[in-house]
Amino acid sequence: TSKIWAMDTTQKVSYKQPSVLKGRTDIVTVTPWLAPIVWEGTFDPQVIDNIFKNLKLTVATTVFAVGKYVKFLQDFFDTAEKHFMVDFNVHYYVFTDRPADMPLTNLKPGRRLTVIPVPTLDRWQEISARRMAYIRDAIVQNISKEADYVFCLDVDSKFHARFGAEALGDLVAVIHPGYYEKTHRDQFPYERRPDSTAYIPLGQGDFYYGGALFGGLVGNVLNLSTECDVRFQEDAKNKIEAAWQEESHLNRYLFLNKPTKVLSSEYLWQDFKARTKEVKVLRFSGVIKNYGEVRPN
Ligand code: UD2
Repeated sequence: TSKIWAMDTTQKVSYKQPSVLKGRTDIVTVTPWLAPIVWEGTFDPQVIDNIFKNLKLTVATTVFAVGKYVKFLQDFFDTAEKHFMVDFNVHYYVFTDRPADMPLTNLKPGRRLTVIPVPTLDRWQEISARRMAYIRDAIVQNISKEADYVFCLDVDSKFHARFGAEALGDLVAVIHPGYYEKTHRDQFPYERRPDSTAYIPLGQGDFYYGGALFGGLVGNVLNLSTECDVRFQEDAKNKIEAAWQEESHLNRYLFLNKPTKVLSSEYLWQDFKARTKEVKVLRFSGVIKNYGEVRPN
C-alpha cells in the first residue's frame, strides 16, 4: 500500500519554494485523469529523496536476457548501478537461459541480484510476450515477500542520468518515444483486430506506452502481469498474436486501468532517434541493435 510522504526531519533540506503559477510551459505535466507526467523541472530531487529515502523501500527490478541478449547485461548493470534508484535497496531479477554467460557485476551495498533460469525459446515474439507470465510468477514466489515496488525493464538499454524515486508510483507507465509528439491516436500501433483481446478501437486510447518499462506497487504489477498473460493465452488459443505482443496487451490494460504516474520520454528514449528539445535530460534509452544478429530468427 502507499506510504505517507513524511519529511525526514533529521536531514536539513533547503529547496526552492514551490509555485502553482510558474513552471515549465512547453510540455503537459498532468494527464486528464490527474496523474503526473514526470519531466525534468517538475520535481525537486532533494525533496523527493528526503521523503523517499526515509521510507526504506525495496525496489525489485526484472530484466530478461534470453539467448544473445545476455550481451546487453554488462552495460545495463554498469549504468544502472550509477543512475537507477541510487541509495535504495534494489533487488535485480535476471531471467536467462545462459546463466554461465552472465557478466560479473559489482553491486553497491543494499543491492542484490537473483538469477532465474528460463527455457530457450526460438521465437523472439514469444520471448518478449512470455515475460508477463514470468514476472507474475516471480512476484508471487519472491518479490511480494520483500519489495514495495517493482520495475520491469528491457535489457537492451542503458541509463544515462538520474532515474530515482520520482519514478515511483502505484501504477507507472512510460510514453513510447516513437509516439509522443504529434501522432494521432488512430495512428498508434495498438492491436486493431477485434478478435484479439488486446483490441483498442479507432478513436480510443490515451497514449502509446512503451513495453520496455512499466512498474508500480508490487500488487498492481501482479494484477497487470496476470491479466496481460491471461489475455495473451486466450489469444494464443484463438491463434492470434497481438501486433506488438505484450506491449499491445500492456496498452490495452493501461487504457482500462489508468496509470497513476506517467513517465515522459526522458525515461525511455531510443538511441537511433534524434533528441527533441523537450527532452532536457535523457535518463534511460534503448541501444541501437542489429535485430538480425541478436534475435533467434
Ligand atoms: C519493443 C518494446 C519491447 C517489447 C517489444 C514487443 C520498447 C522500446 N520496446 O521492442 O519492450 O514490448 O517491442 O515485441 O517499447 N528478449 C530477450 N531475448 C530475445 C528477444 C527479447 O531476452 O531473443 C527480451 C529482452 O529483455 C528485450 C525484450 O525482450 O529487451 C524486448 O525485446 P526486443 O528488445 O527485441 O523488442 P523491441 O526492440 O522490438
